[in-house]
Amino acid sequence: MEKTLSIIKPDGVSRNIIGEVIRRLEENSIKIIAMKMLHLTKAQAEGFYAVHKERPFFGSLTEFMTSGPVVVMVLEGENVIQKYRELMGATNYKEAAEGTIRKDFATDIEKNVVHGSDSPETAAFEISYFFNNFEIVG
Ligand code: IDP
Ligand code: MG
Repeated sequence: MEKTLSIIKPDGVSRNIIGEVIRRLEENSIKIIAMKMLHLTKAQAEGFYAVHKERPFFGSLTEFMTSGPVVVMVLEGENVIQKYRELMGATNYKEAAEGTIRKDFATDIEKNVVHGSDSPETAAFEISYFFNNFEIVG
């Protein structure tokens, strides 16, 4: 079974979309095997997004990610990395497919409500960034 890391970003939490994101996971038979709420520090956000540190939006992105609490989850299922990316929609909500989370709720290319790992290697790094083995059920 594959695992992936999901984050409901500060815009999703502050706009009360936590339940809607979780509803879509459950509706699509994606299992949540770990979950917690965190308010990231700048250093924690920078470490998580280290792969983007040379990008022009890095400062703004890490500011945004520390602007309020986030919900981090580990999801499990067959092909769940790709399946959850499909539920999220494209990074730029203007290019996201109809019915995706970002199409329905994102307000900005940066404030796009959710994060999902993009490969098995990234998922392993991102899951271990937030959770230890005792915090993951199943
Ligand atoms: P992803 O979240 O769809 O995997 P990435 O390219 O990994 O997209 O970018 C990480 C996050 O950085 C995005 O979700 C978005 O919040 C932000 N971001 C990506 N590209 C831009 C941009 O061009 N301007 C501002 N923010 C961006
Ligand atoms: Mg990414």
